[in-house]
Amino acid sequence: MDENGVVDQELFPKELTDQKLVDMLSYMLFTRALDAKMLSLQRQGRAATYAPSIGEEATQIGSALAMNQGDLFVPNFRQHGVYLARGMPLDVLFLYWKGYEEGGAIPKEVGGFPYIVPVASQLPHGAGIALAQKYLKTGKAVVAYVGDGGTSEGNFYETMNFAGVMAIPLVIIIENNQWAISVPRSSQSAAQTLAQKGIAAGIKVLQVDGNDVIAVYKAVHEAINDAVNNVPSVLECVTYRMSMHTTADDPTKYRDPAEVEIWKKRDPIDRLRKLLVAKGVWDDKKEADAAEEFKKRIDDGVEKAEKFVPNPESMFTNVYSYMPQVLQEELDEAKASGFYMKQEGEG
Ligand SMILES: Cc1ncc(C[n+]2csc(CCOP(=O)(O)OP(=O)(O)O)c2C)c(N)n1
Ligand SMILES: [Mg+2]
Repeated sequence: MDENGVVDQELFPKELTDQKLVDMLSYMLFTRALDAKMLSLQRQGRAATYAPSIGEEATQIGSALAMNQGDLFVPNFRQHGVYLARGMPLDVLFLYWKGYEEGGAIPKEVGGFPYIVPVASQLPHGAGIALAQKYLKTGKAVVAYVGDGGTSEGNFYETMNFAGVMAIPLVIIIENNQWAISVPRSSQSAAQTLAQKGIAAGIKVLQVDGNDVIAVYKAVHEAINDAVNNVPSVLECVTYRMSMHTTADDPTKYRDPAEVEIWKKRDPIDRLRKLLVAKGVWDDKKEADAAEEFKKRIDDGVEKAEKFVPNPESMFTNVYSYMPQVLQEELDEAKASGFYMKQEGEG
């Protein structure tokens, strides 16, 4: 799909009905509404540091909707759209960004692992989970996300190497948003593309327009079909971080605003909206109704999360599926000291 929302009919995946395209646009709009709310909550002191995904919605929604039921995903800290498209309860997502342990308890049916902040550390986890799928013969794939900056980490190369050697059902998605905080893509690697890094590992590679949700969907769909036949791949989705790295960052200190203007014209949401309006299946009224529904769902999630009463013991109990002796001792010590059991206002 080009920047005017015109699709190449020969390449267009036939299974993408108008309804599925409307779902794609809806999730992209939902994700952007979530980002706007999170930025506002953070500025009000009601959420912790947050990494918005504005501009990257096509990469996230296209890939999430290409997954089959039961496929698993391993995010970094920016794949909010993937969580939404996989049915993440909003209150749980908010709990994470408010700094609560319980925000990492992803319901099983979402099929996702918790947000991961140490750059690229999620990739070896993804490889291990993919190996488990192969071993257990579940027939499911694992989709693991990493940023352009993350592709410079050893974990990235080690994961690709492992994937190739072990022939595991893994799809690595590089969400190349052109920036790793203040480091531009041009300083990140001398490689012409980030996808080509996978060639040496002997896995399949592909570079995709990450602002074309249909292209991303198609590429990930095919990659998953390969993955479940034990052909792993790495897919570079070329997109753009239209906003700040996180709420602790000010991109005007290091980024030419003219660059942002160029990418605004490639906004992935505008592109799909143009297609759907031209098809006669989307209009201003539908968009206004959708915005109202998202606002309600988001506000309900915030309200529920803000009513949450934390149990400080979760710092200890949420770490392992069982309680190791060393943690039990620390928990006992904390309990004996009594300080952490006090709730706000109890003095
Ligand atoms: C191992 C590690 N090193 C450094 C950091 C600090 N840090 C957080 S995000 C980030 C940049 C990541 O860039 P990229 O992989 O392109 O992902 P993006 O933030 O653009 O989505 C860095 C250096 C970290 N979280 N973990
Ligand atoms: Mg980046």
